[in-house]
Amino acid sequence: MTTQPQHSAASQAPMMKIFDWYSGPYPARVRIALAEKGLLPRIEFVSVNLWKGEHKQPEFLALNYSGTLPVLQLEDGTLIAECTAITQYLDGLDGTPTLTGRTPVEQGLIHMMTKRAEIELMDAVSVYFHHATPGLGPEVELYQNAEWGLRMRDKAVRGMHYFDGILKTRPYVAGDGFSMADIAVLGGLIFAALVDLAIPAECEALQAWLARVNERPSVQAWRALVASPH
Ligand code: GTS
Repeated sequence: MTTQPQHSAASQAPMMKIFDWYSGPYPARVRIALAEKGLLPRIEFVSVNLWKGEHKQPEFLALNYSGTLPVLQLEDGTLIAECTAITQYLDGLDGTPTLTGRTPVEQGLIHMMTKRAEIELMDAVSVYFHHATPGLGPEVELYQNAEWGLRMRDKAVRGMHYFDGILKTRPYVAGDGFSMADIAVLGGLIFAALVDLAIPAECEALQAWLARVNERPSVQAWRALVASPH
């Protein structure tokens, strides 16, 4: 694991660490949430090299039993894994939860649609990547089931159609405002693009939403970082 202090501390507020891989689609969700919340200056990124399988080594598994990125570590050592949980924590820090909902109904809808984005799209793309493509390579992918991977690819495409239908009825995935659910769908599409799984041409509402979301400074900053990491 390599420490990369990409951002200097802009304030006296406590620093946090994020263990991730700069171009990974799941890490992208947290990096975009951090940018939305203006929290990047408070983060020290620690690079965990997925392609070398560092996330499956005991040192990292001690931080996250699931062996996945990203993981947030607070100054007191508290560890929070899972993009949704990390985003919820970060969103609440300033007392103005813009990404995870201000009212119980907003919170419920955003949670539901985020979970759906994972189940129907992003996690399905991930299974396709790990099982029906070379994935992270033979050293890391110790078990593959191509048939299952291909089923999950088809599920992901169905998921794109589902979100297209949703976005025909409202501007954002969980309602009128940009939220964690939009970031989750975006993560799924970022992953899909990496494995050459195109958005079907007929999914015009999803395409239009993606074009709009891509204009957000948080998303542009992430895309610029990936295009030119150093
Ligand atoms: N449910 C987890 C979350 O929401 O954080 C999934 C995290 C996840 O799968 N992360 C990927 C991972 O660690 C990172 S990336 O592929 O997006 O870069 N994958 C490695 C593996 O072996 O599953």
